Amino acid sequence: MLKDKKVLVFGAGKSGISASRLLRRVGASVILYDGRDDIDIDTFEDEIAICKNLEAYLGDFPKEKLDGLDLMIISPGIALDNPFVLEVKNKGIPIWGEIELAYRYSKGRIIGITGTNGKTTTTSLVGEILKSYYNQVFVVGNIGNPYTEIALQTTDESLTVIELSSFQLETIDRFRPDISAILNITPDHLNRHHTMDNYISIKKNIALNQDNANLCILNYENNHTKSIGAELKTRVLYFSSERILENGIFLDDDNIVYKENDSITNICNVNELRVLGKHSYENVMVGVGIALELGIPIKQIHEAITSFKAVEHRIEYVDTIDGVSYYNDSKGTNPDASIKAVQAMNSPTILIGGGFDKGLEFDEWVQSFKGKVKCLVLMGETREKIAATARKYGFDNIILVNSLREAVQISAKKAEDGDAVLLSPACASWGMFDNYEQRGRMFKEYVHELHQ
Ligand code: UMA
Repeated sequence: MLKDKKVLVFGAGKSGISASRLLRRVGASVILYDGRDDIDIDTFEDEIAICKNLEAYLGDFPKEKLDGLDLMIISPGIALDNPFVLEVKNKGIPIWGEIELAYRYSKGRIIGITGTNGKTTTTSLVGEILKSYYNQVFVVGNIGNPYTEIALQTTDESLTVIELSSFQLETIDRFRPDISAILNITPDHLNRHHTMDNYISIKKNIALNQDNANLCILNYENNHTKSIGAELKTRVLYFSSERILENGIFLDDDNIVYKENDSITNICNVNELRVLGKHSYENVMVGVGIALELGIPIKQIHEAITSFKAVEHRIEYVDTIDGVSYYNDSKGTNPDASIKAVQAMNSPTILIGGGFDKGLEFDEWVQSFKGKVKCLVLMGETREKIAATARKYGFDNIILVNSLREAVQISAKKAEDGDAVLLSPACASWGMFDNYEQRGRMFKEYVHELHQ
Protein backbone atom coordinates (compact mmCIF):
# COMPACT_ATOMS: atom_id res chain seq x y z
CA MET A 1 0.00 0.00 0.00
CA LEU A 2 2.75 2.49 0.90
CA LYS A 3 5.51 0.66 -0.95
CA ASP A 4 7.73 3.15 -2.79
CA LYS A 5 5.68 6.05 -1.42
CA LYS A 6 7.47 9.04 0.02
CA VAL A 7 6.39 9.50 3.62
CA LEU A 8 7.38 12.23 6.05
CA VAL A 9 7.28 11.23 9.73
CA PHE A 10 6.92 14.28 11.99
CA GLY A 11 8.12 13.69 15.57
CA ALA A 12 11.11 11.52 16.47
CA GLY A 13 9.86 10.26 19.85
CA LYS A 14 8.68 6.71 20.58
CA SER A 15 5.84 6.73 18.10
CA GLY A 16 7.76 8.49 15.29
CA ILE A 17 10.63 6.01 15.52
CA SER A 18 8.24 3.04 15.46
CA ALA A 19 6.25 4.51 12.58
CA SER A 20 9.48 4.99 10.59
CA ARG A 21 10.43 1.39 11.28
CA LEU A 22 7.08 0.10 10.01
CA LEU A 23 7.28 2.31 6.94
CA ARG A 24 10.77 1.10 6.05
CA ARG A 25 9.67 -2.51 6.49
CA VAL A 26 6.85 -2.07 4.00
CA GLY A 27 9.18 -0.45 1.48
CA ALA A 28 8.26 3.23 1.85
CA SER A 29 10.85 5.93 1.53
CA VAL A 30 10.99 7.75 4.88
CA ILE A 31 12.00 11.26 5.86
CA LEU A 32 12.07 11.75 9.63
CA TYR A 33 11.67 15.26 11.03
CA ASP A 34 11.68 16.65 14.56
CA GLY A 35 11.32 20.30 15.58
CA ARG A 36 13.95 19.90 18.32
CA ASP A 37 17.47 20.53 17.15
CA ASP A 38 19.27 19.05 20.15
CA ILE A 39 18.64 15.34 19.41
CA ASP A 40 21.65 13.27 18.42
CA ILE A 41 20.81 12.37 14.83
CA ASP A 42 23.04 9.27 14.87
CA THR A 43 20.77 7.64 17.44
CA PHE A 44 17.98 7.46 14.86
CA GLU A 45 19.84 4.91 12.80
CA ASP A 46 20.45 2.75 15.86
CA GLU A 47 16.83 3.03 16.92
CA ILE A 48 15.43 2.26 13.53
CA ALA A 49 17.99 -0.48 12.97
CA ILE A 50 16.89 -1.47 9.50
CA CYS A 51 17.41 2.04 8.15
CA LYS A 52 20.50 2.76 6.16
CA ASN A 53 21.07 6.35 5.11
CA LEU A 54 17.93 7.53 6.83
CA GLU A 55 17.00 11.01 5.72
CA ALA A 56 16.40 13.00 8.88
CA TYR A 57 16.09 16.68 9.73
CA LEU A 58 16.13 18.45 13.07
CA GLY A 59 15.07 21.99 13.92
CA ASP A 60 14.26 23.45 10.50
CA PHE A 61 12.81 21.42 7.65
CA PRO A 62 14.02 22.17 4.10
CA LYS A 63 10.78 23.29 2.43
CA GLU A 64 11.71 21.94 -1.01
CA LYS A 65 11.50 18.45 0.49
CA LEU A 66 7.74 18.83 0.76
CA ASP A 67 7.43 18.50 -3.01
CA GLY A 68 6.50 15.00 -4.09
CA LEU A 69 5.50 13.81 -0.60
CA ASP A 70 2.68 11.26 -0.60
CA LEU A 71 1.81 11.27 3.11
CA MET A 72 2.76 12.69 6.51
CA ILE A 73 2.50 10.67 9.74
CA ILE A 74 2.35 12.79 12.89
CA SER A 75 3.12 11.82 16.47
CA PRO A 76 0.40 12.19 19.14
CA GLY A 77 2.22 15.05 20.88
CA ILE A 78 1.98 17.29 17.81
CA ALA A 79 -1.12 19.48 17.54
CA LEU A 80 -3.01 19.82 14.28
CA ASP A 81 -2.70 23.61 14.43
CA ASN A 82 1.12 23.36 14.56
CA PRO A 83 2.37 25.77 11.80
CA PHE A 84 4.39 23.05 10.05
CA VAL A 85 1.38 20.70 10.04
CA LEU A 86 -0.78 23.49 8.57
CA GLU A 87 1.79 24.12 5.86
CA VAL A 88 1.81 20.43 4.89
CA LYS A 89 -1.98 20.31 4.97
CA ASN A 90 -2.23 23.38 2.73
CA LYS A 91 -0.15 21.57 0.14
CA GLY A 92 -2.86 18.90 0.00
CA ILE A 93 -0.63 16.18 1.49
CA PRO A 94 -2.73 13.66 3.49
CA ILE A 95 -1.96 13.50 7.24
CA TRP A 96 -2.45 10.39 9.37
CA GLY A 97 -1.67 9.74 12.98
CA GLU A 98 0.38 6.69 13.97
CA ILE A 99 -2.83 4.80 14.89
CA GLU A 100 -4.22 5.10 11.38
CA LEU A 101 -0.90 3.94 9.91
CA ALA A 102 -0.76 0.87 12.17
CA TYR A 103 -4.44 0.10 11.53
CA ARG A 104 -3.94 -0.02 7.77
CA TYR A 105 -1.40 -2.83 8.28
CA SER A 106 -3.24 -4.72 11.05
CA LYS A 107 -5.12 -7.99 11.04
CA GLY A 108 -7.36 -9.69 13.59
CA ARG A 109 -9.76 -8.19 16.09
CA ILE A 110 -9.21 -4.74 17.59
CA ILE A 111 -10.34 -3.38 20.94
CA GLY A 112 -9.98 0.37 21.46
CA ILE A 113 -10.22 1.95 24.91
CA THR A 114 -10.41 5.65 25.63
CA GLY A 115 -11.69 7.98 28.35
CA THR A 116 -10.19 10.81 30.35
CA ASN A 117 -9.27 8.53 33.24
CA GLY A 118 -8.80 4.83 33.87
CA LYS A 119 -7.80 3.90 30.34
CA THR A 120 -4.33 2.58 31.14
CA THR A 121 -5.64 0.38 33.97
CA THR A 122 -8.57 -0.85 31.87
CA THR A 123 -6.34 -1.55 28.88
CA SER A 124 -3.99 -3.69 30.99
CA LEU A 125 -6.91 -5.45 32.68
CA VAL A 126 -8.46 -6.28 29.30
CA GLY A 127 -5.04 -7.50 28.14
CA GLU A 128 -4.87 -9.83 31.16
CA ILE A 129 -8.38 -11.22 30.65
CA LEU A 130 -7.75 -11.83 26.95
CA LYS A 131 -4.34 -13.44 27.53
CA SER A 132 -5.94 -15.92 29.90
CA TYR A 133 -8.07 -17.26 27.03
CA TYR A 134 -6.41 -16.37 23.71
CA ASN A 135 -2.87 -16.98 22.46
CA GLN A 136 -2.08 -13.94 20.41
CA VAL A 137 -2.86 -10.78 22.38
CA PHE A 138 -1.11 -7.41 21.92
CA VAL A 139 -1.50 -4.51 24.36
CA VAL A 140 -0.45 -1.22 22.79
CA GLY A 141 -1.06 2.51 22.31
CA ASN A 142 -0.88 5.40 24.74
CA ILE A 143 0.06 2.84 27.41
CA GLY A 144 3.61 3.17 26.06
CA ASN A 145 4.07 0.57 23.28
CA PRO A 146 3.38 2.14 19.92
CA TYR A 147 0.75 0.28 17.87
CA THR A 148 2.98 0.58 14.78
CA GLU A 149 5.58 -1.59 16.54
CA ILE A 150 3.44 -4.74 16.35
CA ALA A 151 1.02 -4.06 13.49
CA LEU A 152 2.99 -6.16 11.00
CA GLN A 153 3.07 -9.12 13.42
CA THR A 154 -0.72 -9.35 13.74
CA THR A 155 -2.60 -12.21 12.07
CA ASP A 156 -6.29 -13.04 11.60
CA GLU A 157 -6.11 -14.77 15.00
CA SER A 158 -4.73 -11.73 16.86
CA LEU A 159 -6.50 -9.57 19.39
CA THR A 160 -5.02 -6.09 19.75
CA VAL A 161 -6.02 -3.98 22.75
CA ILE A 162 -5.23 -0.31 22.18
CA GLU A 163 -5.24 2.49 24.73
CA LEU A 164 -6.22 5.60 22.79
CA SER A 165 -5.67 9.19 23.90
CA SER A 166 -7.53 12.17 22.43
CA PHE A 167 -4.21 13.11 20.80
CA GLN A 168 -4.29 9.82 18.91
CA LEU A 169 -8.00 9.86 18.09
CA GLU A 170 -7.69 13.31 16.52
CA THR A 171 -5.90 11.88 13.49
CA ILE A 172 -7.73 8.67 12.61
CA ASP A 173 -9.49 8.20 9.28
CA ARG A 174 -10.71 4.63 8.65
CA PHE A 175 -9.71 3.17 12.03
CA ARG A 176 -12.53 0.90 13.19
CA PRO A 177 -12.25 -1.17 16.37
CA ASP A 178 -14.45 -4.25 16.72
CA ILE A 179 -15.12 -3.18 20.29
CA SER A 180 -14.63 0.34 21.64
CA ALA A 181 -15.09 1.79 25.11
CA ILE A 182 -15.28 5.36 26.42
CA LEU A 183 -14.86 5.19 30.19
CA ASN A 184 -15.64 8.81 31.06
CA ILE A 185 -15.08 12.33 29.72
CA THR A 186 -14.06 15.15 32.08
CA PRO A 187 -11.99 18.28 31.29
CA ASP A 188 -8.42 17.55 30.17
CA HIS A 189 -5.95 18.72 27.51
CA LEU A 190 -7.97 21.89 26.88
CA ASN A 191 -4.80 23.80 26.01
CA ARG A 192 -4.54 21.57 22.94
CA HIS A 193 -8.20 20.93 22.10
CA HIS A 194 -9.38 24.44 23.11
CA THR A 195 -13.04 23.64 23.95
CA MET A 196 -14.79 20.86 25.82
CA ASP A 197 -17.07 20.28 22.80
CA ASN A 198 -14.05 19.68 20.60
CA TYR A 199 -12.50 17.33 23.19
CA ILE A 200 -15.76 15.32 23.40
CA SER A 201 -16.09 15.09 19.65
CA ILE A 202 -12.49 13.82 19.35
CA LYS A 203 -13.17 11.13 21.99
CA LYS A 204 -16.26 10.12 20.01
CA ASN A 205 -14.04 9.45 16.99
CA ILE A 206 -13.26 6.06 18.53
CA ALA A 207 -16.70 4.84 17.39
CA LEU A 208 -16.90 7.00 14.23
CA ASN A 209 -16.47 4.13 11.76
CA GLN A 210 -18.12 1.40 13.81
CA ASP A 211 -21.35 -0.20 12.59
CA ASN A 212 -23.87 -2.72 13.84
CA ALA A 213 -21.38 -5.57 13.69
CA ASN A 214 -19.37 -3.73 16.36
CA LEU A 215 -19.93 -2.67 19.95
CA CYS A 216 -19.27 0.51 21.92
CA ILE A 217 -19.23 0.34 25.73
CA LEU A 218 -20.21 3.57 27.50
CA ASN A 219 -20.49 4.93 31.03
CA TYR A 220 -24.12 5.63 31.92
CA GLU A 221 -23.10 7.85 34.83
CA ASN A 222 -21.11 10.38 32.83
CA ASN A 223 -23.38 12.85 31.01
CA HIS A 224 -21.11 13.15 28.00
CA THR A 225 -20.62 9.42 27.41
CA LYS A 226 -24.28 8.67 28.20
CA SER A 227 -25.52 11.01 25.47
CA ILE A 228 -22.98 9.78 22.92
CA GLY A 229 -24.82 6.41 22.86
CA ALA A 230 -27.83 7.83 21.01
CA GLU A 231 -25.60 9.28 18.26
CA LEU A 232 -23.77 6.09 17.27
CA LYS A 233 -24.41 3.66 14.41
CA THR A 234 -22.95 0.78 16.41
CA ARG A 235 -24.48 -1.39 19.14
CA VAL A 236 -24.10 0.16 22.60
CA LEU A 237 -23.59 -1.48 26.00
CA TYR A 238 -23.85 0.76 29.06
CA PHE A 239 -22.27 0.22 32.47
CA SER A 240 -23.12 1.92 35.75
CA SER A 241 -21.65 2.02 39.24
CA GLU A 242 -24.66 3.98 40.52
CA ARG A 243 -27.86 2.28 39.40
CA ILE A 244 -29.50 -0.89 38.18
CA LEU A 245 -29.82 -0.76 34.40
CA GLU A 246 -32.50 -2.39 32.31
CA ASN A 247 -29.74 -3.83 30.13
CA GLY A 248 -26.02 -3.58 30.75
CA ILE A 249 -23.38 -4.15 33.39
CA PHE A 250 -23.86 -2.60 36.81
CA LEU A 251 -23.31 -2.78 40.55
CA ASP A 252 -26.15 -4.44 42.44
CA ASP A 253 -25.18 -3.92 46.09
CA ASP A 254 -21.67 -5.33 46.13
CA ASN A 255 -22.07 -7.48 43.05
CA ILE A 256 -21.08 -6.79 39.48
CA VAL A 257 -23.81 -8.21 37.29
CA TYR A 258 -24.64 -8.37 33.60
CA LYS A 259 -28.27 -8.10 32.55
CA GLU A 260 -29.55 -8.79 29.06
CA ASN A 261 -33.33 -8.63 28.75
CA ASP A 262 -34.48 -10.84 31.62
CA SER A 263 -31.36 -12.86 32.00
CA ILE A 264 -29.05 -11.85 34.84
CA THR A 265 -25.47 -13.14 35.14
CA ASN A 266 -23.57 -12.64 38.38
CA ILE A 267 -19.94 -11.84 37.57
CA CYS A 268 -18.30 -11.27 40.96
CA ASN A 269 -18.51 -9.60 44.36
CA VAL A 270 -16.41 -6.43 44.55
CA ASN A 271 -14.78 -7.70 47.74
CA GLU A 272 -13.16 -10.43 45.65
CA LEU A 273 -11.32 -7.77 43.60
CA ARG A 274 -7.80 -6.55 44.43
CA VAL A 275 -8.53 -3.00 43.24
CA LEU A 276 -10.27 -0.34 45.32
CA GLY A 277 -12.91 2.30 44.72
CA LYS A 278 -15.89 2.83 42.44
CA HIS A 279 -13.72 4.03 39.57
CA SER A 280 -11.89 0.68 39.70
CA TYR A 281 -15.18 -1.24 39.63
CA GLU A 282 -16.11 0.76 36.52
CA ASN A 283 -12.85 -0.30 34.85
CA VAL A 284 -13.65 -3.91 35.73
CA MET A 285 -17.17 -3.57 34.28
CA VAL A 286 -15.68 -2.41 30.98
CA GLY A 287 -13.29 -5.37 31.02
CA VAL A 288 -16.21 -7.71 31.66
CA GLY A 289 -18.24 -6.16 28.81
CA ILE A 290 -15.38 -6.64 26.36
CA ALA A 291 -14.71 -10.21 27.53
CA LEU A 292 -18.38 -11.20 27.23
CA GLU A 293 -18.60 -9.75 23.72
CA LEU A 294 -15.58 -11.88 22.78
CA GLY A 295 -17.25 -15.00 24.14
CA ILE A 296 -14.86 -15.63 27.04
CA PRO A 297 -16.47 -17.95 29.64
CA ILE A 298 -17.56 -16.37 32.96
CA LYS A 299 -15.24 -18.65 34.97
CA GLN A 300 -12.24 -17.37 33.03
CA ILE A 301 -13.36 -13.74 33.35
CA HIS A 302 -13.86 -14.18 37.11
CA GLU A 303 -10.39 -15.62 37.54
CA ALA A 304 -8.72 -12.84 35.55
CA ILE A 305 -10.50 -9.90 37.19
CA THR A 306 -10.05 -11.20 40.73
CA SER A 307 -6.31 -11.65 40.30
CA PHE A 308 -5.71 -8.25 38.65
CA LYS A 309 -3.73 -5.69 40.73
CA ALA A 310 -3.37 -1.90 40.35
CA VAL A 311 -0.94 -0.73 37.68
CA GLU A 312 2.25 1.24 38.28
CA HIS A 313 1.79 4.99 38.94
CA ARG A 314 -1.94 4.60 39.73
CA ILE A 315 -2.40 4.89 43.53
CA GLU A 316 0.63 2.62 43.75
CA TYR A 317 1.83 1.86 47.28
CA VAL A 318 5.55 2.66 47.53
CA ASP A 319 6.78 2.23 51.11
CA THR A 320 6.11 2.97 54.79
CA ILE A 321 8.81 5.01 56.52
CA ASP A 322 8.49 6.11 60.18
CA GLY A 323 4.81 5.16 60.15
CA VAL A 324 4.08 7.27 57.04
CA SER A 325 2.79 5.49 53.89
CA TYR A 326 3.84 6.82 50.51
CA TYR A 327 1.68 6.46 47.38
CA ASN A 328 2.63 7.17 43.77
CA ASP A 329 -0.26 8.44 41.66
CA SER A 330 1.84 10.16 39.01
CA LYS A 331 -0.83 9.04 36.52
CA GLY A 332 -3.14 11.58 38.22
CA THR A 333 -2.43 14.04 35.38
CA ASN A 334 -5.71 15.96 35.62
CA PRO A 335 -8.01 17.05 38.50
CA ASP A 336 -10.57 14.29 37.98
CA ALA A 337 -7.99 11.48 38.09
CA SER A 338 -6.43 13.00 41.19
CA ILE A 339 -9.80 13.37 42.95
CA LYS A 340 -10.17 9.58 42.66
CA ALA A 341 -6.81 9.06 44.33
CA VAL A 342 -7.58 11.59 47.10
CA GLN A 343 -10.92 9.88 47.75
CA ALA A 344 -9.24 6.47 47.98
CA MET A 345 -6.96 7.62 50.85
CA ASN A 346 -8.00 6.49 54.31
CA SER A 347 -5.52 8.40 56.48
CA PRO A 348 -4.69 12.13 56.87
CA THR A 349 -2.84 12.96 53.67
CA ILE A 350 -0.07 15.29 52.57
CA LEU A 351 -0.74 15.82 48.90
CA ILE A 352 2.00 16.68 46.39
CA GLY A 353 0.57 18.40 43.32
CA GLY A 354 1.23 20.82 40.49
CA GLY A 355 3.09 20.69 37.18
CA PHE A 356 2.48 21.68 33.57
CA ASP A 357 -0.38 24.12 32.90
CA LYS A 358 -2.93 22.50 30.56
CA GLY A 359 -5.40 25.37 31.08
CA LEU A 360 -7.49 23.45 33.62
CA GLU A 361 -9.29 24.75 36.72
CA PHE A 362 -8.60 23.24 40.14
CA ASP A 363 -11.78 24.17 42.05
CA GLU A 364 -13.31 20.69 42.21
CA TRP A 365 -9.95 19.16 43.04
CA VAL A 366 -9.47 21.47 46.04
CA GLN A 367 -13.09 20.89 47.14
CA SER A 368 -12.40 17.14 47.25
CA PHE A 369 -9.71 17.65 49.94
CA LYS A 370 -12.21 17.98 52.79
CA GLY A 371 -11.59 15.37 55.49
CA LYS A 372 -8.70 13.86 53.49
CA VAL A 373 -5.89 16.34 52.77
CA LYS A 374 -4.14 18.13 55.66
CA CYS A 375 -1.32 19.80 53.76
CA LEU A 376 -0.71 20.65 50.11
CA VAL A 377 2.82 20.70 48.70
CA LEU A 378 2.94 22.41 45.31
CA MET A 379 5.52 22.41 42.52
CA GLY A 380 5.79 23.36 38.85
CA GLU A 381 4.21 25.94 36.57
CA THR A 382 0.74 25.66 38.14
CA ARG A 383 1.79 26.01 41.79
CA GLU A 384 0.68 29.67 42.20
CA LYS A 385 -2.60 29.09 40.33
CA ILE A 386 -3.43 26.08 42.52
CA ALA A 387 -2.40 27.89 45.72
CA ALA A 388 -4.74 30.80 44.84
CA THR A 389 -7.62 28.38 44.19
CA ALA A 390 -6.97 26.53 47.47
CA ARG A 391 -6.93 29.80 49.48
CA LYS A 392 -10.22 30.82 47.82
CA TYR A 393 -11.78 27.75 49.48
CA GLY A 394 -10.12 28.47 52.84
CA PHE A 395 -7.39 25.83 52.45
CA ASP A 396 -4.14 27.54 53.42
CA ASN A 397 -1.83 24.84 54.70
CA ILE A 398 0.24 25.14 51.53
CA ILE A 399 3.98 24.77 50.91
CA LEU A 400 5.55 25.84 47.60
CA VAL A 401 8.65 23.93 46.49
CA ASN A 402 11.04 24.01 43.54
CA SER A 403 11.45 20.32 42.81
CA LEU A 404 9.90 16.91 43.38
CA ARG A 405 12.81 15.88 45.59
CA GLU A 406 12.20 18.91 47.82
CA ALA A 407 8.47 18.06 47.85
CA VAL A 408 9.21 14.55 49.13
CA GLN A 409 11.66 15.77 51.76
CA ILE A 410 9.32 18.49 53.10
CA SER A 411 6.37 16.08 53.11
CA ALA A 412 8.41 13.57 55.14
CA LYS A 413 9.25 16.30 57.67
CA LYS A 414 5.62 17.45 57.98
CA ALA A 415 4.08 13.97 58.16
CA GLU A 416 3.21 12.32 61.47
CA ASP A 417 2.91 8.64 62.33
CA GLY A 418 -0.19 7.26 60.58
CA ASP A 419 -0.28 9.88 57.80
CA ALA A 420 -0.04 9.25 54.07
CA VAL A 421 1.98 11.15 51.48
CA LEU A 422 0.37 11.05 48.05
CA LEU A 423 1.90 12.25 44.79
CA SER A 424 -1.13 12.98 42.63
CA PRO A 425 -0.32 16.20 40.79
CA ALA A 426 -3.59 16.85 38.83
CA CYS A 427 -1.24 18.18 36.14
CA ALA A 428 0.92 16.80 33.35
CA SER A 429 4.61 16.28 34.10
CA TRP A 430 5.93 18.15 31.05
CA GLY A 431 8.36 20.96 31.85
CA MET A 432 9.76 19.09 34.85
CA PHE A 433 9.91 15.53 33.46
CA ASP A 434 9.72 13.74 30.10
CA ASN A 435 6.50 11.98 31.05
CA TYR A 436 4.42 10.82 34.03
CA GLU A 437 6.30 7.52 34.21
CA GLN A 438 9.59 9.32 34.79
CA ARG A 439 7.93 11.55 37.42
CA GLY A 440 6.54 8.47 39.20
CA ARG A 441 9.87 6.64 39.10
CA MET A 442 11.73 9.68 40.46
CA PHE A 443 9.14 9.99 43.24
CA LYS A 444 9.76 6.38 44.26
CA GLU A 445 13.50 6.95 44.18
CA TYR A 446 13.23 10.06 46.41
CA VAL A 447 10.99 8.14 48.84
CA HIS A 448 13.53 5.30 49.07
CA GLU A 449 16.27 7.92 49.72
CA LEU A 450 14.44 8.80 52.95
CA HIS A 451 15.76 5.51 54.42
CA GLN A 452 19.35 6.85 54.23
N1 UMA B 1 7.65 17.45 18.54
C1 UMA B 1 7.92 18.35 17.54
N2 UMA B 1 7.09 19.43 17.41
C2 UMA B 1 5.99 19.62 18.23
C3 UMA B 1 5.74 18.67 19.26
C4 UMA B 1 6.60 17.59 19.38
O1 UMA B 1 8.88 18.21 16.78
O2 UMA B 1 5.26 20.60 18.06
C5 UMA B 1 8.56 16.29 18.71
C6 UMA B 1 9.32 16.35 20.02
O3 UMA B 1 10.51 17.11 19.91
C7 UMA B 1 9.61 14.88 20.32
C8 UMA B 1 8.50 14.15 19.57
O4 UMA B 1 7.82 15.09 18.74
O5 UMA B 1 10.87 14.44 19.88
C9 UMA B 1 7.61 13.60 20.66
O6 UMA B 1 6.48 13.02 20.16
P1 UMA B 1 5.29 12.72 21.19
O7 UMA B 1 5.09 13.87 22.11
O8 UMA B 1 4.10 12.32 20.38
O9 UMA B 1 5.88 11.55 22.09
P2 UMA B 1 6.16 10.01 21.81
O10 UMA B 1 7.45 9.70 22.48
O11 UMA B 1 6.06 9.66 20.37
O12 UMA B 1 4.99 9.34 22.69
C10 UMA B 1 3.66 9.27 22.16
C11 UMA B 1 2.68 9.65 23.30
N3 UMA B 1 2.97 11.00 23.75
C12 UMA B 1 2.02 11.96 23.82
O13 UMA B 1 0.87 11.76 23.52
C13 UMA B 1 2.44 13.32 24.32
C14 UMA B 1 2.79 8.68 24.46
O14 UMA B 1 1.77 8.99 25.42
C15 UMA B 1 2.55 7.26 23.94
O15 UMA B 1 2.78 6.34 24.99
C16 UMA B 1 3.53 6.96 22.78
O16 UMA B 1 3.38 7.96 21.74
C17 UMA B 1 3.25 5.60 22.15
O17 UMA B 1 2.13 5.59 21.36
C18 UMA B 1 2.22 9.57 26.65
C19 UMA B 1 1.29 10.70 27.10
O18 UMA B 1 1.71 11.54 27.86
C20 UMA B 1 2.21 8.53 27.74
N4 UMA B 1 0.02 10.73 26.66
C21 UMA B 1 -0.96 11.73 27.08
C22 UMA B 1 -1.70 11.30 28.34
O19 UMA B 1 -1.72 10.11 28.66
O20 UMA B 1 -2.31 12.19 28.98
C23 UMA B 1 -1.99 11.90 25.95
